[in-house]
Amino acid sequence: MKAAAAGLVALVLLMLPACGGSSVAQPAGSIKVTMTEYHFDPTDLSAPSGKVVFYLVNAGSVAHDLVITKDDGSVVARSELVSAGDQMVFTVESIAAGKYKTLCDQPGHADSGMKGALTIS
Ligand SMILES: [Cu+2]
Repeated sequence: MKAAAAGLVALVLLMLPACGGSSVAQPAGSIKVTMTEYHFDPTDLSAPSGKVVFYLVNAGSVAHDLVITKDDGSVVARSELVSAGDQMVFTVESIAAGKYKTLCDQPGHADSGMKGALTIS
């Protein structure tokens, strides 16, 4: 009986970090992007070509994502949705030199100003 109860407590404790509001530290060398309604800060990003790691911080009150597109609108990479108050590491394994656009593709967000530019050199 006691062992089973202890097991249950351990299971609940293990599950806690998976619940919302978990915090993730910023990885070394990553580019921090703060998301609010409806803005990326900084708006314009730059990085060397190759692997790029973004550290997305949602300081707003609704979920946001970060989508990287080419000029023609084709999607190069898309982050998962970052819940309000959460942080997420968004890794783009390989990106070529060039000029890209960034936006949040949640309905209406980009039109409200949640977009920017990404320059890869
Ligand atoms: Cu958004």
